[in-house]
Amino acid sequence: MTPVSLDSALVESRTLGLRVRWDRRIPDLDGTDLEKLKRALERHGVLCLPGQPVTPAELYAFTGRWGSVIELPPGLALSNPEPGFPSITRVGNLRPDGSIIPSVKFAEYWHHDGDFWSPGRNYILNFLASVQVPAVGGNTGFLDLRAAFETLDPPVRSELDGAYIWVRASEISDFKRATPEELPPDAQHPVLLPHPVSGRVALYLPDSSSGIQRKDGSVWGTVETLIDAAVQRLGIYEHVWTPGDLVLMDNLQVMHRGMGGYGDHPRLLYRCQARVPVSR
Ligand SMILES: O=C(O)CCC(=O)C(=O)O
Ligand SMILES: [Fe+2]
Repeated sequence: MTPVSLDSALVESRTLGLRVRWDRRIPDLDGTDLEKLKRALERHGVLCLPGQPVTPAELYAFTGRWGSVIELPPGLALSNPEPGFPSITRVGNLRPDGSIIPSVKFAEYWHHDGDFWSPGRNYILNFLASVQVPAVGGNTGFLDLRAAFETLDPPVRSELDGAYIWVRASEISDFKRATPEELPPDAQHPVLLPHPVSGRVALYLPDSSSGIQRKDGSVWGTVETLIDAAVQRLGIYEHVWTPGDLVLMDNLQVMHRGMGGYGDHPRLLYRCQARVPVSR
């Protein structure tokens, strides 16, 4: 996909993973262009700024311009942080000393980051900076949840009106080492979620042991049913990384997953996350 200018991104019909050309470096983005970039992300759900190699310090500073940078307590944090930057995760299999963590299969299932926080605290943006691209595999998949909502059969849409999903951090396998004080309280999420900024509804489909519950508490079914059907109907956007790609994503508009397949080929993305405050 040929990169477009930031102004075109604001009017381009919605495409996941639009590439936005920015001739200067991200640390030089001024306030006006930052506002445009925010509107473009709101419109597209996932954006890629190619040709933006960033240091961990630059990624941290850029993320902080979108909201408060997330730093998870040790029991919730993933195991490969960037030295000196507890809020930056090294996604992939490369340790800071250059050695490979064997057989990594991190996040190879559809998910929203931050779904274990309650509504109002789960407006999380991810910033992924590609450092090392494996010789094979290692793409990231995205599923458009606004389109997933908009293309639902009307009867299913009415069944899901008022439906909700409980996410219990204590049941998340990655958080097994967490102390009770570190675990956030159980979170109840509406399945039909109006976006805090645009108001447009998307599906919100976090994994839960109790599945999707209707308004009256009865079980509607599993999130996989809706995810699989949306993947069938819409297809997915698969980002093929180039070193220097900076990908921005809105966890309330898209789900994402690692597509895997890189075996022990070196792969490294820096990931930083911002929580955007929601006025309610
Ligand atoms: O490995 C990937 O491509 C996705 C990783 C992921 O889920 C994340 O960085 O939040
Ligand atoms: Fe993720």
